[in-house]
Amino acid sequence: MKWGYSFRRNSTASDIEGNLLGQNMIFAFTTRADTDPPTIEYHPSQGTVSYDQDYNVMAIIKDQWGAIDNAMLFYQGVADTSPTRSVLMSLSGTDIYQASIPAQQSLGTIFYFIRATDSYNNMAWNPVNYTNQSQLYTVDVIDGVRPEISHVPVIEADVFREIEIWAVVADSIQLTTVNLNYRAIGSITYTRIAMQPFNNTPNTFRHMIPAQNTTGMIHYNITAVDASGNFNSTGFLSVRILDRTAPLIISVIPELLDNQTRVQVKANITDDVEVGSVVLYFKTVGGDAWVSRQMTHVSGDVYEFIIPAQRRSGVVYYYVNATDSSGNQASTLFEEDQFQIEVEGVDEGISIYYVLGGVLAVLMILLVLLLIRKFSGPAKIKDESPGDSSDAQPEPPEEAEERDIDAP
Ligand SMILES: [Ca+2]
Ligand SMILES: [Ca+2]
Ligand SMILES: [Ca+2]
Repeated sequence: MKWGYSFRRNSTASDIEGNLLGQNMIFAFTTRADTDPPTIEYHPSQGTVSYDQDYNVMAIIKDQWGAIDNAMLFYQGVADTSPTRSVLMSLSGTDIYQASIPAQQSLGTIFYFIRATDSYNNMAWNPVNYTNQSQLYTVDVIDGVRPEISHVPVIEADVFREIEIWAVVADSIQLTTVNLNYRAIGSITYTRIAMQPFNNTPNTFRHMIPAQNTTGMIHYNITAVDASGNFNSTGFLSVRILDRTAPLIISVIPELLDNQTRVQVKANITDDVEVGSVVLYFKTVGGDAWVSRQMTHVSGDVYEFIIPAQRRSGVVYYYVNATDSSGNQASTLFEEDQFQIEVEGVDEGISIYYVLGGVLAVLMILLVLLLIRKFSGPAKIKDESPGDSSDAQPEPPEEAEERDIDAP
């Protein structure tokens, strides 16, 4: 809508003699009263914008007598040499015009100004001195984006092995530092290590956490900082350090004891971390079931168990299992079949002794009888004559009888 002032007037004109020159002459003209440009009220809302963000400009633009025809935002992007780019500002509320300068994707400075035009082509600029670049509005385009970290967490690792930690870290502007922070088993503090690009790759980083010599948990995280100080970090992660290696059964040596009736089995066993238990399995002579018995830790790497005496002679079968403190198991059965050893049964041994003992007893009895026969008389006298006790007194009559018997 255009504003103005129109005048229409019917007039009569005549010359000085009164001759009518014209009748009902119509004079019409319009006075263009709107000669005032719009007003632009603008206050920058932010001094910086990240390279990945649009920069929004919002102004209050009014026109006193007429209407705003258009409002333009002129700008010079970080890669431009003059503020020749323009964006039409849109009305977003009463007298409120706004437009966005698109994300610049690189760092630098944006210069800009606003121009408003009313219906009568009156123009206004803000800043007024818009041709002087030093007076333009500016906004610094900065790196407001933190580095990105891609990392596949390490969940488990072997004891005594280095732990490889990998990460892909990138920043669109400039990455400065990538750190690995870890807390070893038994440590109360974190160790910080600058991760190095792997094989000269720009974004792939690697670092080895030193081997741990016991099982437990390692905690770690990865942090990254860009040239603008933007920080990013993974959460705190945990690696379970595991003993996944079974014990080593170095030797199993049997030794027959007690006339080959018992078997002492000695096993030499080691583990990279800790031997948990050592069990001897054996089958009694003629038996079918495996009997398991804990072997005793004797000293160093030596474990021992004595297979008790068997009633019958025959073969005792046996093997050894060893389990470490993490449950990994080794068995001599994995290496070879069961061991075997012959033993003497104790029942048979005893019966031989009984026979021998019986024979000996019979011989003794015979010997005693013979002795009695040969030396009975004098033996008794000898026994009694030195007797000093008074109890010996009643015996003489017996001697007499014996003499009487022997005499004939
Ligand atoms: Ca105006
Ligand atoms: Ca960044
Ligand atoms: Ca082990």
